[in-house]
Amino acid sequence: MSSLQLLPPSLPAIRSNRRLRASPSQTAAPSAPPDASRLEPRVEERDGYWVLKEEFRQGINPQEKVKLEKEPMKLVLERGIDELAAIPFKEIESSKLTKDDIDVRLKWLGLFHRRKHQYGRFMMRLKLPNGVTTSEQTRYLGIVVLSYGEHGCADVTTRQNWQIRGVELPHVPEILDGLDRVGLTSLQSGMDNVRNPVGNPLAGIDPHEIVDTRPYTNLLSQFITANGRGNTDFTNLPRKWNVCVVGSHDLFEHPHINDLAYMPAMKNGRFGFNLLVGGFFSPKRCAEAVPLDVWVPGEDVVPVCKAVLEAYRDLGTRGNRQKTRMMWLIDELGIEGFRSEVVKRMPGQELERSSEDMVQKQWERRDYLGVHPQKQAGLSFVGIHVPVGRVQAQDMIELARLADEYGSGELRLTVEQNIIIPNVKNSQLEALLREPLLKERFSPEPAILMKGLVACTGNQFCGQAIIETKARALQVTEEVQKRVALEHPVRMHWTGCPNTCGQVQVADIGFMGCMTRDKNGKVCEGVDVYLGGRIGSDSHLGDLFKKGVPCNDLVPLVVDILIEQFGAVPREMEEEDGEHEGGN
Ligand code: SRM
Ligand code: SF4
Repeated sequence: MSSLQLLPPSLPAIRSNRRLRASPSQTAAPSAPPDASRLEPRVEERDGYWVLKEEFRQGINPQEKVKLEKEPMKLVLERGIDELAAIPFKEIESSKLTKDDIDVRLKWLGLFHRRKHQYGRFMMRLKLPNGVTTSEQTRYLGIVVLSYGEHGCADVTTRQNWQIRGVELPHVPEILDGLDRVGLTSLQSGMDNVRNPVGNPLAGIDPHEIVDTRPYTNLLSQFITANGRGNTDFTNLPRKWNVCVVGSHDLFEHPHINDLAYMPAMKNGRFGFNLLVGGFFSPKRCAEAVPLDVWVPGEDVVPVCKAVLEAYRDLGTRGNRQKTRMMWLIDELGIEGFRSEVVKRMPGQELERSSEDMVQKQWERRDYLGVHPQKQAGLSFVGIHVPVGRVQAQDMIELARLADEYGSGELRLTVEQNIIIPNVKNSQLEALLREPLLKERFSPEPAILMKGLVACTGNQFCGQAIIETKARALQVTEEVQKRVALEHPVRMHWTGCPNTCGQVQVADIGFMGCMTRDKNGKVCEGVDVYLGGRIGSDSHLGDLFKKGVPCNDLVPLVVDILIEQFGAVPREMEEEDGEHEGGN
């Protein structure tokens, strides 16, 4: 296994994973207009909470039943968490209601019981709009993680967010107060809630940015969580829901895989956004977002988000959980039908799409790792590589110190699970680059294949995982690197199961965990290999290339793929002709 600390174009495609390959010109569905009764809202407001109406309760999924049995937001808004945290764990387990509290309802508070792999401990997921965090917040989280000793660690997630681990229930009320003091919230970050709003990690510092996404992602987060107090209007969605605001030509924000993406566009001299809707991944279906044919001025980012969310909340079905993401509703209503439901919820607005898209289509995606000049004279940002997103308590405390000492006390998290230190005075760059954390662990200049390496949590902590991901991703990449040299980074993503939190379908090479058999017929951990995922304006979801490859047989296959598809050169050849960059 890796030495890194993990505790404290044209190979044949076999089968596309996509049932629906939606292109911008294609709308989502065959669209016979829905009958009027289908458009009757399925939820109603009762005592401040949104509840599924009696007539729509037939055939609902188990998660909907848990929500009906007891409103999850009561744990938040009526400080039910204080009572729960005071009950001994054994007692909690003895009642279905409190067991569902810890396994399901606490996810509304961002707390995920790691029943299978870390029994009695929780992962806590924050909300970190645009991936921006302060040194004070990072230090606080680091101190919490530190208090859990060998059980604690943290991750940078694929939604540019922090997750911390090891948390024990009795400490939760105190941690929540601590989060509040440093301006953080973990509210509404799991289950049927809106996830962390993603934005350009270089917002406000990038000389080439289209728009600073931070004000928009902040507004969205404030609206969705009512400034961290909890917004019950959107805590009973049919399923999870992802949003991003695009501010870069690089499309660092992955608009094509969000349920709602704001694409910068001018209209009649006004700045605003065209909307894409319905992008998502799930085990049974993955779909790219499609245009909604709606443009809103910048100041209507929140009202239109509200309208889209209300349409989804009111009309989305709540049966088979594999068919409840927003794209399924768009399919059912047809894109026009869905659009008219959104428009209905924004009365009096002219919403026609703008043709003045501001994203440059021919843009070559930049590398943000390393040192780069900011738009502010004399300042630079330094992108550092966090191997597979894993961070220890001491790393967090040290990162906070570096942000204070060399920057402006701020850190940026990225969807590739890396970190950016912005606002470093050019005169201080050398000293920062000499810091042991950057020299020894989080390099600004990692090996070329490490640059694009992403891995989800995997079976170290995640109960849904089929395989171990993070350590294996590092190990395979290190092995492959010994055998080939490359001139350009290749983005390799690992995900422990078909939920695809590690987004294998956007990777150049994706590895999705499965069980398979080795050459002796013995059951072993394996992966389905995906190829050809593209990000940027010519986005394309990767296709399944090879099924059920035993993890132990992966290195030679990856080496072959890199040579045949990505111009890699075997190390021996490279040494002979001396043409390629060697020491990466
Ligand atoms: Fe995810 C469920 C981790 C991004 C699709 N995801 C889970 C759970 C909560 C399962 C569980 O209870 O253990 C995982 C927690 C494991 C743990 O202990 O960390 C988990 N997902 C993650 C993270 C941490 C992966 C990472 O290593 O970075 C990411 C957290 C993002 C965040 O800050 O909020 C994460 N998950 C994603 C993404 C990527 C994205 O949003 O761009 C996806 C695919 C995109 C999408 O959702 O459309 C994703 N996660 C899922 C799904 C499948 C959803 C579906 O519609 O079927 C599940 C399972 C579910 O919701 O039933 C899931
Ligand atoms: Fe867990 Fe599967 Fe998501 Fe990985 S992809 S974090 S294994 S649910």
